[in-house]
Amino acid sequence: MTDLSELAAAFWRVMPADPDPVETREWLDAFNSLIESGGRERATYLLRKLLDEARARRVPMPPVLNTPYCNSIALAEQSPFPGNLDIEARVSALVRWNALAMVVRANRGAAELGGHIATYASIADLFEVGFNHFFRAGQNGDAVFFQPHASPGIYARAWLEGRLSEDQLNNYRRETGGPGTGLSSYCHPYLMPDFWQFPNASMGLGPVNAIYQARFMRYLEHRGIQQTAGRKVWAFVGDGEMDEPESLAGLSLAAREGLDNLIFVVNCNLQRLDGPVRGNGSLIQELEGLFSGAGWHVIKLLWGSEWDALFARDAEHVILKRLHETVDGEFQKYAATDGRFNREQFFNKDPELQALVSHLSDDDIDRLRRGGHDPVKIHAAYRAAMNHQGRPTVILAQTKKGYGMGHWGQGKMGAHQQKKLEDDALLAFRDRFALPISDADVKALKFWKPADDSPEMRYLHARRAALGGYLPARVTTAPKLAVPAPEAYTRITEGSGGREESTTMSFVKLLAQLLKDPALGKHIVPIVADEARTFGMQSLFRQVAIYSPFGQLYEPEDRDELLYYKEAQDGQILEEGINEAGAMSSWIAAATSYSVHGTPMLPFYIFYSMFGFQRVGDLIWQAGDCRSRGFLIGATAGRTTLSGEGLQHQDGSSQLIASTVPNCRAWDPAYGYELATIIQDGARRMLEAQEDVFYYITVMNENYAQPAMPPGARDDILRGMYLLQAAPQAKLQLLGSGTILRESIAAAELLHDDFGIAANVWSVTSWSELRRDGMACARHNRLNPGATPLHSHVETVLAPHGGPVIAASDHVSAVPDLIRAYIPRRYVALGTDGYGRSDTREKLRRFFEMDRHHIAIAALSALADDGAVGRDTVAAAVARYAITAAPAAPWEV
Ligand SMILES: Cc1ncc(C[n+]2csc(CCOP(=O)(O)OP(=O)(O)O)c2C)c(N)n1
Repeated sequence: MTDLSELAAAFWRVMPADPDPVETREWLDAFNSLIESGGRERATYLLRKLLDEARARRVPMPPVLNTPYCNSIALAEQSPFPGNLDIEARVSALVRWNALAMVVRANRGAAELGGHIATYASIADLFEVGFNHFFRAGQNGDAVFFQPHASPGIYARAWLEGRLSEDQLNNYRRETGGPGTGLSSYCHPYLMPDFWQFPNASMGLGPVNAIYQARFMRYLEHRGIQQTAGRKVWAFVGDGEMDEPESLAGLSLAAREGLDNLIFVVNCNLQRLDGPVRGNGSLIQELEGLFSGAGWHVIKLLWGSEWDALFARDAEHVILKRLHETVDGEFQKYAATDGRFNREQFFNKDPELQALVSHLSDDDIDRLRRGGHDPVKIHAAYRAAMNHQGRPTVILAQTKKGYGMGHWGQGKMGAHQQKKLEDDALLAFRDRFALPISDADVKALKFWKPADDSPEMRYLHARRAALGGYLPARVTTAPKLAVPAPEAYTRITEGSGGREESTTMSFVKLLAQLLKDPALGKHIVPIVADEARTFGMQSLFRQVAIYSPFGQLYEPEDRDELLYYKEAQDGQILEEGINEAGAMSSWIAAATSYSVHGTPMLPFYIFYSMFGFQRVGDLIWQAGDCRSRGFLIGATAGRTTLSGEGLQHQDGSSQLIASTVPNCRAWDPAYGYELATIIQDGARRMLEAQEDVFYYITVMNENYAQPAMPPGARDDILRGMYLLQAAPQAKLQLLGSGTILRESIAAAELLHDDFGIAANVWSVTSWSELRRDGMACARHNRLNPGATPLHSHVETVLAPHGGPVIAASDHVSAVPDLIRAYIPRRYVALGTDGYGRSDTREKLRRFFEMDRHHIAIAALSALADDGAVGRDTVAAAVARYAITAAPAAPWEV
């Protein structure tokens, strides 16, 4: 059985009992006199020697990554507070009140709207010190990730600043009234595009994004694209949020690359939604070990200034000892109770400790703040973080959840959900923060703003003016970039001259060409997650090099080869290693650079398609929220085209998921010229027209001769489908996408050769774009009954061509089913439903019943349903193609 006391000690909770205090004292005295005489460095040297000796003699190590449960910054090292504490406290109280009033008002109006008070209550001071002294605004300023559930406070401040109207506050969480009328629940740039910059309501995405934003700033600097030195990324993170794997995903990268432009502030209120984050342990000690181990500079901001005198008088470290015995569940209880309870339960547990606070009244004890509520301590921690060089900094700020909400919320188990305070709670809150609001106004939940020329308002505006303007604010000022014209891609659009190549290869050629473009080239950001060789991209390593802030400190093994593995400080490729979440975060940083930095960049993140929407779908959704512009390339896509890799690799669903992201345009081209057309136009839309869209394109690894682009095909390629092969007197329409288009072509040949039936073949480049167009037309017709009806592209192009329509793709059948509503005739959709598995392409396509033979049979069966051929023809085809129906369909389990 695990020794629980040892486990607790590992987190510095409990110091084991001392068997020989006298000997301990002698050692400590000796150590202290060594520090006095030889200095700290000498002491460090000796500690190292001791540790070496202990390791050699197999002495178990104490937890070396932890420091005591007190502030990292000693009082003597604390920088002075430069602001006006009194005014800042009054401004902060006003913001607190208005935030609370906004949420409670909304819920009195409609309880279903929800909202949070307790999160902001805990983080308010941490934000306010940032707003008054640190956060610099503008595209050359800082990037601040605000803890999402604290958004009410951000709105309340923006209202005081005159940037939001009272109407908007009254429309908190009411957003269907049109752009600009309501306020988003959390930080959603898509819905408040002038306000929020970084969407992080899905816990964990903010921290990983922040790290890669900081990294991308360095990338821009090192590549000579933009000077970003001195700018900071601030990420305010919930302590519960730190449990998300994404929160931890980039920690070591941040330290490894020395991102001292990055500051995390973890709001350690020790609670999450359901209860304590670590009731039986110490979250702060745990995070300290984690961040220290990853190589971060850790600042513990645990206790307010009132504790300084207590710690100073505590020669025997009894406070620390008691703190180390206290688990977080108890700290929460102390937060939820009063000074008297704290005295009895915390201080009176030890006679020395009891004596230490005997001069304090219960009220004094109640006023012993936690570090994250003391602007002076916060400022000192922020200043130290700003000045720290060589490593990222995390500030572990201890706070109380629902701070100031009294017994209605502070430290309460259900504090997170509290949003409906009654009058007595509101009046108590008013008194607690000494707000100058009458009882009647409190009860009426009146928003409160002092006169424009009041000291509070003048201070508020002056501080922001000194820091470059208001925050958060999202601007989109960025130069338009010209993209190469369609004619620039003739190497691809003229076809491969019979040589067999995959669309993945076409893509790599195209990317290599874009990288060489004199104007656009340097704005391209190729991103891979350890799959460049899989996609045949290794030539780019040499062409543009892999970004590394340290250059290349070793001679690569393949240095003698032409295309060696080259790393360089100004390298262009972001090689993220096996880290899709990191790669996607890099992509978001590049895809939003037009707004965050005023510098448009065009990222291409090429990944194993299965490890995209399925693996990091939430990050892709977030990319949509923050109006990303760029390309996601799902390579080796197709459940049967990636033949050997089996069940967890073979993607047949990403196109379907992509179709659900509103500003994502998803494409499944079959030929290089389609791909080139789509990328050319996409880049034009993103960089010239500055549309907030991003593209998802699947490319595949099957080699075949790439034909030349048929004249006049461009527009319909971009609409989603075009007639590839017209047959005289066609009785059938065969639709195919990706490599399966070639099965449709082969099926047309079978039908012609074996049954004398002519079929047209259509290449579908985007099922979801066809659907989007179909939905728009249907909506228009539904809501404008008197107007001339609109016809979708699918209907329009198919109208002159009769017969059933048979569609096939290498994705689940729901993908071609996306357009069923716009095909008012017999429509059969074939796909790759079910789990993938390994085998040859031919066998897999037969297995999933969507190969050329199955397409031909589906076509004949549809003709038979229409009465155009007899059932015997279908039976003949089944026999001829030796189809033996398996007992269960591939999608049945
Ligand atoms: C991925 C994800 N899972 C769950 C939630 C729902 N949720 C919102 S806030 C919250 C608790 C947050 O706790 P913490 O991070 O400690 O922040 P606090 O509000 O306590 O400061 C949860 C579970 C979410 N927003 N995102």
